[in-house]
Amino acid sequence: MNLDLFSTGSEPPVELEPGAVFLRGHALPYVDALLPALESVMQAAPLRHMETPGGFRMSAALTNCGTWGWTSDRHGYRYTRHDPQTGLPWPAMPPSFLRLAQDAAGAAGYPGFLPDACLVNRYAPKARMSLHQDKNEQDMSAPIVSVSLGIDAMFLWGGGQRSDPARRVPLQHGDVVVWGGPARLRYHGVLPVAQNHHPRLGAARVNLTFRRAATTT
Ligand SMILES: O=C(O)CCC(=O)C(=O)O
Repeated sequence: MNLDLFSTGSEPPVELEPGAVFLRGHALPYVDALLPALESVMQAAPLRHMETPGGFRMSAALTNCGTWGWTSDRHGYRYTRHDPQTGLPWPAMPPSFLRLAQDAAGAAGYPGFLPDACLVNRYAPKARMSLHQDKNEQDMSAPIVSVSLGIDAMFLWGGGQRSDPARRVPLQHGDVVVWGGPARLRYHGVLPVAQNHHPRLGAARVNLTFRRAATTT
């Protein structure tokens, strides 16, 4: 993997393992453009708590933008072109989102990333995400670009099996984690978010996860 040492982030990329890179603060130069765009996305497709196939309510509220949106209900996990709540197409991916995703992917050694889905997760304090793989995408050759905004969180970086030990990676506002290639199907998750306050986002953490869901447009 070629790491682009001329990335816009102020700190050099850190390899978590082959194929997986942590970019401290890489999203910071984008935040002023990201936040109003995020508001527009959330107005068009409001945040909601989805149900898992097992009947549990997800503690993080979510929405999507892009051609495809990730959804969950009693029938399973899948990507849809329309928001099941409004019946409308998911809002378009804002240009600032796309620029950041492509910039971060390039800095992590994945040039030419063209995401068609951005899952927005909003964590209030105590919300969490259990260890899982991102495996509903058709195109596993593209990386995942995961952007953290707002209050801090502890990211869990696991292995190829759910039972593998997970490394704890503290994430702050503006941090980006990118994984693909041999690390594409690694288990990952988020520990319950601690009560905290962020000057731009209040008592919330927002994660933007960029993916290539389909092999064609
Ligand atoms: O919130 C995060 O940092 C991770 C989100 C995630 O794992 C996912 O959406 O699949």
